[in-house]
Amino acid sequence: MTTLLEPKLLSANLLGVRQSGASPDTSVDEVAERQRASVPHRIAIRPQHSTNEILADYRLAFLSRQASLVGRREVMSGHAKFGIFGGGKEVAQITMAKFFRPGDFRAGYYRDQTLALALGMTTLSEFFAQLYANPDPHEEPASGGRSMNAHFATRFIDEQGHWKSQVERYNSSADVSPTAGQMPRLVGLAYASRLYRQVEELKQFADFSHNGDEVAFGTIGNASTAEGVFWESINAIGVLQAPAVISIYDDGYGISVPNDYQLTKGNLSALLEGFRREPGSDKGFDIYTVPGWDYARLVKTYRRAAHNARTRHIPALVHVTEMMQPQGHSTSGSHERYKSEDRLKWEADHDPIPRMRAWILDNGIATAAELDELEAEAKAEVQAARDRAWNALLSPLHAEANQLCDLLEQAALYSHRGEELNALSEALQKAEKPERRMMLTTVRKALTIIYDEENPFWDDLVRWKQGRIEENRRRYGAFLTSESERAAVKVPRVAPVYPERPRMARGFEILQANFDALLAKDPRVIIFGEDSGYLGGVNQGLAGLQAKYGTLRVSDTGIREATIIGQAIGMAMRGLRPIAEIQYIDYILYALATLSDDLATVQWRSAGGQKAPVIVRTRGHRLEGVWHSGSPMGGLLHFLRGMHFLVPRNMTQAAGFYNTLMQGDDPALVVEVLNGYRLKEAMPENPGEFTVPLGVPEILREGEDATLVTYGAMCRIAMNAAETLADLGVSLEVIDVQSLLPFDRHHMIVESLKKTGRLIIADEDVPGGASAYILREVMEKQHGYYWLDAEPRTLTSQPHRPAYGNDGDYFSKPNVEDVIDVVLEVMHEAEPARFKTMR
Ligand SMILES: Cc1ncc(C[n+]2csc(CCOP(=O)(O)OP(=O)(O)O)c2C)c(N)n1
Repeated sequence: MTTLLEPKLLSANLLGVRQSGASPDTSVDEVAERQRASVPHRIAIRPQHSTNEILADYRLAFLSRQASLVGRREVMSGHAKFGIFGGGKEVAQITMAKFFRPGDFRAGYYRDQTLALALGMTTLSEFFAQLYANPDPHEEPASGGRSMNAHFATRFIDEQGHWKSQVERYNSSADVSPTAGQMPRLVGLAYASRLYRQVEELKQFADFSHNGDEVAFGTIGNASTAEGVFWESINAIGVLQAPAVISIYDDGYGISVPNDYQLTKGNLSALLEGFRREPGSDKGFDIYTVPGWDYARLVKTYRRAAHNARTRHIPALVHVTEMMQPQGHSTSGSHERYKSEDRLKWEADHDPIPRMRAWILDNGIATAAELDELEAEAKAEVQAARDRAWNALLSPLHAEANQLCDLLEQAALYSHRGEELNALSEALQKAEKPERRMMLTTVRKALTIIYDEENPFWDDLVRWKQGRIEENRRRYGAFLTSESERAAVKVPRVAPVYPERPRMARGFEILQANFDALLAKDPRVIIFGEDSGYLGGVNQGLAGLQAKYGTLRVSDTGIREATIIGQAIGMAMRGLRPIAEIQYIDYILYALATLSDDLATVQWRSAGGQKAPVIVRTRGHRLEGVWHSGSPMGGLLHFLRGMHFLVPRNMTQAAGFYNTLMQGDDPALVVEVLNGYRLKEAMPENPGEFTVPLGVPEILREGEDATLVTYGAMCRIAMNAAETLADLGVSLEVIDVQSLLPFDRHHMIVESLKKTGRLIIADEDVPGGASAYILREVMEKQHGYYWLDAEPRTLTSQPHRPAYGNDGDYFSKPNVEDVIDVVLEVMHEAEPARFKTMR
């Protein structure tokens, strides 16, 4: 019989599970630093792994289960709103954690609490802080209270927005809730290792990689593998030979729906067979099937999977079968409603915790009494962490509530409705958890009570209310875009430089020269997309660049928009500067979920702890045909808050935007003008250097009578119309917005309205699309309403998609004559005697 572990070997520190011990004034960095220091480098377990390590693993699995049970109780008692836990998946995760090395990455989902606890990606206190939605990032560093529980994330950047070293940490990219949404990102997290290993110039970035030895661990539930992006991601990882180890936790269900409804033949292992690597080949995946309760086999499996991924960049799929859910799916319902008695009995028999306990006893690794003691200690630790997290949540709330109560009681002394104010104060004082929402409804109620009085505390109450609203807007809204000194909005303008007689070049040549300069300047710039490599892009903006910089820096991808974006996200999180190309904007919809759920929210959902400065390059507006003339700007504008969204009118402006973005650390989408590649522009002498500032429109033509606001391909049309209108006696001011997000940061458009008093907004989107957004910006945010003396107008495409051919285009999209019509109507309204309409 082996002896029980030394108590110190069982300490939480050994397991990487500790209290953060953060005081309110501890910086997030310090917490992260301590976390890193206290997380031991795990040693690969050998077949004869030590009893100490086995018991430490069992303790952790048990502790994690305990956290699930206590967490569920916290929801049931009303301390938290919702809980989803990792019960039933513990043993697979402690074994996976053994082979997770500093520098490795995780892209997983809400079942990963044991993995996260094992690696110190979360502490127990932080786990409970997230359950309680504590918005203090010192207490809840994964998302600052923004994400539901079990959405894990480590902090990649410090409070100044600078990258921390990644090779010394266990890194977790920030989780999202859409099932399989983590998979596209996994492609890039894994592929970055390949680039760091194979691109010589990247070897210098030692804070991000050690020879590309890092493995990206992905996790996903069985039912989520029915999602399209799962298969797209697996295929992309296989094609790219990216070192990902993907675990599929198979508990037979997706909430209530069994595998037979999720997968052909109901059998994932069978479906995955085609991805299997042939013996002797490096192409394809190593595929393992292993029961989720079998500690010894899991250890063996993950050791091999991680080894092959790390050393040979062979990806692995680990289908972890025979899993169960001791608590059902989440706190939203009980699984007894949809699982048969037989199934429930089967689940109880396959619970990995009792099974591991039995295995330990059978193998004489510890006695029952020793395990009991260990379990009791783990329970106490969970309880202590819960208490600490709960108190940490409450103390600032009570302090804030006390402030308000003082104010209410003082106001009560001067009010003839003092009793009502005192009652509000008492209710606040009695609340176990005086939420900020309650405080705000209380103070607003108090203001209505004393509304008709001359109360000397009126101003104090109003100030308190406004102060808290601003504080809370920031508490929940900060980091939508970068707040670092490298924020793209802070990049100043650098004008293009031209010789006295510049060479006139076609638009694509300007872009090509600019991308050439960017690639030459910074080895972290990696460009990829469909036809981007060998062909140099369907519009030749990358012509010759693959030959010059190699197939890894300028590469072709499969037709897989979602994972092109995911590839870029993962690479950007690992310090690279990807430029991901979506061939036409019409096809960006396939990537929209990844763009919107993942890329656009990275900084915000991690409360400023992560960034992914991806540049997405695409092209749109009018060309030919239903799916090559799209301009779905309104949709994108609304889905992509958190990214910059730029619509340059020509390729010089586009190049300037790329140069700006490259100096910044925000993600962005740039839409080039599809029919502008062959138009001639002057070739600047400083490619890669000149910049176009974000959120600054340009006046293309000055005028006195009306202001036409537009962007992209409509700029040329507006300028042509302005020529004719000038002949008809209308002086039209044409403004190119060029940056939809951010929009006219210095309110230049309203200055034009002060002069003209008339506004027309024109674009190629559907009615009520981006034009409505612009209208709101100008009317509401810039107070343009006050300067108008005619009805503001929008001129847009028709509500249907643009039909094919010249006539289809003419009657689908706004054209020069339409602009003239609308401007004349606006002028007619103002001066009917002088201007006729043509309608
Ligand atoms: C795209 C999307 N559709 C639906 C949901 C709602 N939902 C959350 S979890 C879940 C089931 C997932 O089952 P599985 O992948 O097997 O993982 P498990 O929860 O069983 O570990 C569903 C349908 C979601 N989060 N995202």
